[in-house]
Amino acid sequence: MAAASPIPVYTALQDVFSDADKASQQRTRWNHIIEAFEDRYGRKPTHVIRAPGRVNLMGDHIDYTLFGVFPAAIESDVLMAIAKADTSDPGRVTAENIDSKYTRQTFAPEKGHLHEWTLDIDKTQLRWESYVKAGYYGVLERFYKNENDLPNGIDLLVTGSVPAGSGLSSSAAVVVASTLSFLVVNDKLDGITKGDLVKMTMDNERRVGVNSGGMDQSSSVISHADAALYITFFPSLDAEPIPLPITAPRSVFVCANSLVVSDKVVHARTRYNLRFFEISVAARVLAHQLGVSVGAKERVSMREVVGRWAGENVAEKELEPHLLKKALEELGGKIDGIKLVESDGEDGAEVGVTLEEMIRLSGMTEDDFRDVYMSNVDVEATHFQLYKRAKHVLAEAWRVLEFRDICLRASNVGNTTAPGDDSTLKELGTLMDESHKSCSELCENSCSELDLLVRLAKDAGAYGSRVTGAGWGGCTVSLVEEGRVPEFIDKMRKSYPPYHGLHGEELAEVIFPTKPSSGASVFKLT
Ligand code: NG1
Ligand code: MG
Repeated sequence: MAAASPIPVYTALQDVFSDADKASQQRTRWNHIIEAFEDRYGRKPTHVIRAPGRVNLMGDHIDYTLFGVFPAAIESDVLMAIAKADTSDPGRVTAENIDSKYTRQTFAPEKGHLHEWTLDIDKTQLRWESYVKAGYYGVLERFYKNENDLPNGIDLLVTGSVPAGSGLSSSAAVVVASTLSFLVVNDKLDGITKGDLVKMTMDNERRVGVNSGGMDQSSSVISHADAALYITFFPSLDAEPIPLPITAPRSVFVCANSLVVSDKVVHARTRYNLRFFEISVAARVLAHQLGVSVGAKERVSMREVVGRWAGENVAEKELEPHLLKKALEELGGKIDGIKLVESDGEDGAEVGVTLEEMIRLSGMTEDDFRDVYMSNVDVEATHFQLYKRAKHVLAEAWRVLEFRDICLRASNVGNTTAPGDDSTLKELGTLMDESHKSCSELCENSCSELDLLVRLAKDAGAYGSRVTGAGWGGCTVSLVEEGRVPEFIDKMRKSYPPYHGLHGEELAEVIFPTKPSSGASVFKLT
């Protein structure tokens, strides 16, 4: 039960990375943030908080409908050097960033007449301090509800190596690091489990205006070095480290940034939140068409619909992964015959359903529908694609279980493959390719640059390649044989036009191999 363990607090850098070599590679960067903090604030920080980004290997746009996902934390991370502020102003935050394009911010929370806190997060634009503020909210609401309880002020300095807007979850890394920072500076870390922190950070990130699932926060908090994480959200949060296959040839995951910045907050109404809405409604319509029972005002997830359809008794036990996989397979085959589409366009192409049609297909009254599905999310569209999204979700959820099975099988002791046998990598690669196709055609969260990167990665020898994370820009992840990484990167540099002319550090920032890293931790300076 990885989610039940406490947040690790370390006093030696090599424990942070559970590896002396990795620690020594990181030492300069850590010393730099400690010294820079001292220069700016005139004293040493008391702690450095680390929270990693993540790469999702399989399972996109399914976490918020409670299906399991298969990401891994990456080595790129956010560091926050912190100390209690010397201020009489309760809860005052001074936030600086080593990267000068993110300017210095100071703010303090205000307590309303009902003792509720306000921090004034700007939801109309992407601002770096919004994520720091988001992290603060959860701590204020959990620990500072009473009139006379006031939090300490904090000075913090941030540095990050996760590229922003790249689908590698820099936002969750900042929210996890800032939530931890506020807990630490107020002595509230005792008794907080990794699962508690995930829940707090999920609520926190939603304050920025995105109806996100819990994949990013879970990976940033719970990950183990050298393993991917199979994260489930139903019936409650759980995470199982799954070793990636150590076969000959060894393989690594290479992240490649399309350099199209995916601004999830600004486009939330037509992209991310719209998918969240379509998939929520698709689950409801599917339940109605299948005769699966759902409470009148229940916001049922696709995971629950599949479970109930397969005869899952939630009170007793959730479906075993192999039974869930079987149910997904059956339902995936059946979905073409289910009415999720009202009308086809002239050329036979699906045009989607209007709001009115959707309400009718759901079997709900208009008032209930609006109340359950439209009161908590703001979206913009005239037609909604329930069929395509449902088809994506069911197949993608199945692929997660299949990916997990292949990894488990390959890492079984005694199940070593012959040198040069790359059949496992081929199987994983095929699933990645299928996932990208589904993201591109059914979930429609890709873009031409990502599709091009995926094609080029395949041409350059990747076993498989796919968009990772929310999409509409950001990164792809490709499975590449370790010994071939330099050649792979060189081919990509030559073939992807935005990479032309990039070398050394600049190139390493946009395309880089990564291995699973450990989750968030607190480093206490002694
Ligand atoms: P990114 O790639 O960080 O924008 C988002 C969501 C995830 C998940 C993926 C798509 C947040 C914080 N994260 O990730 O929960 O839904 O998209 O699989 O919004
Ligand atoms: Mg994000």
